[in-house]
Amino acid sequence: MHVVRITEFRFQPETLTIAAGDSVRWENRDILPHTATAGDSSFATPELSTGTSSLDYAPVAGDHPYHCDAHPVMRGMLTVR
Ligand SMILES: [Cu+2]
Repeated sequence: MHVVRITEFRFQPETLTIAAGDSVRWENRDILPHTATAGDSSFATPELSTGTSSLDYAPVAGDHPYHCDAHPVMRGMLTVR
């Protein structure tokens, strides 16, 4: 399982490469709610309040840019091989 932490309005790590079938846990360690929402709709967490997390599985292979619905300047990249 891979973990992406959300702190200070950033996804950490901002870019992550995983294998098909891997899982990713999104953890919000920030002071406001955030989401991780793929631009191609391949995955989307629910709104994560402070201290909560969400487990998702790898979407189809490729590059999946994603953002936070509430804060579009927050951007990340999930690459699935
Ligand atoms: Cu946000």
